[in-house]
Amino acid sequence: MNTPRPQYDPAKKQDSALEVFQAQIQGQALVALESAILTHGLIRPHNLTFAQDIEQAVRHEGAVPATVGVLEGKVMVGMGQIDLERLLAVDDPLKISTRNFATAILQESSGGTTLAGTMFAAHQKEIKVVAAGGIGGVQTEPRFDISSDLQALAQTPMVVVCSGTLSIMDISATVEYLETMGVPVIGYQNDKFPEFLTPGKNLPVSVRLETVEEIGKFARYHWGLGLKTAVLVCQPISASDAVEPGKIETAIAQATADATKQRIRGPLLTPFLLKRIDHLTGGKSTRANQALAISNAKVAAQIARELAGLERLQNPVRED
Ligand code: PSU
Ligand code: MN
Repeated sequence: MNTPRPQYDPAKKQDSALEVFQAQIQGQALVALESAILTHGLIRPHNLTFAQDIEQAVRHEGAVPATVGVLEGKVMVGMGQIDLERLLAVDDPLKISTRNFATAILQESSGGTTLAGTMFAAHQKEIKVVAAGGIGGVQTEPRFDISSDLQALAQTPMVVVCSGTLSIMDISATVEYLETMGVPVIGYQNDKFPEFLTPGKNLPVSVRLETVEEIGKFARYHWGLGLKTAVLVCQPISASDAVEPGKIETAIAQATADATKQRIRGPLLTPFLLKRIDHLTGGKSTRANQALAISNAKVAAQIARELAGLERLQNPVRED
């Protein structure tokens, strides 16, 4: 870590952890946001701008954002601007999934949390909704690389809004895995499981719902039955933001071949593929990634408001 730390600017100090706590006790809507997309998906300085834009999108829809990450060994649910600046100035941040929180704490290191890591930390704080871009899936190659995002979805009762998974994955194996684990896959105003940078073609979702009101009720019923899995809400990338399918398929084939040739494996594989695809599409994939993540954050905020409203009906004392 030889990058100089950014100067502390008291004007930027904003105690996000406190804001999250207050929102929680006042029964306000909260949306958790992942940070691996910042540390491992985007490059400086776009990542900081994007972090602010996505938080702003959540606020604009009337919810409180809680970006999750680990800074110098401290697990944060709600990062202020200064925290984010520090995290994004780290040279070689960790990619933190559930298995390496303890590593980061022990070594006092910093890193961005994947969807799995974000869900784990946000669930501890009783946040019910998380927004993501693409989720991790079952990789095509090597055969046994299955993202721990899928485990987290199987075990954590939260609503996750995403745009499916990148077609670098074995998408049909990913969808099968979700079915095996009993994770409902909701198509938001859509019938197909989306493929991240393209809307998706073949695989069906388990239920199509048209409104955030229905999604809120669905989640209440699902958990009300005692089921403990996540509710995965899939929103396809908008037509205007999508990358042409032909272009993306060529880039994916090339990126996958490069990864195999360079023997890239483990946690570095997904970031490697995303970066290669960005290069091969002349930056189009990254712009598309940002656009879809922001639109997922908006829907996540609307669902969080819906759930907070349903909660208030049951606990009128918490009315603010
Ligand atoms: N898949 C995508 N886009 C992404 C990721 C995965 O289509 O941005 C990122 C997310 O942060 C996700 C993580 O949580 O990669 C999963 O990494 P892995 O496949 O190593 O579990
Ligand atoms: Mn993996």
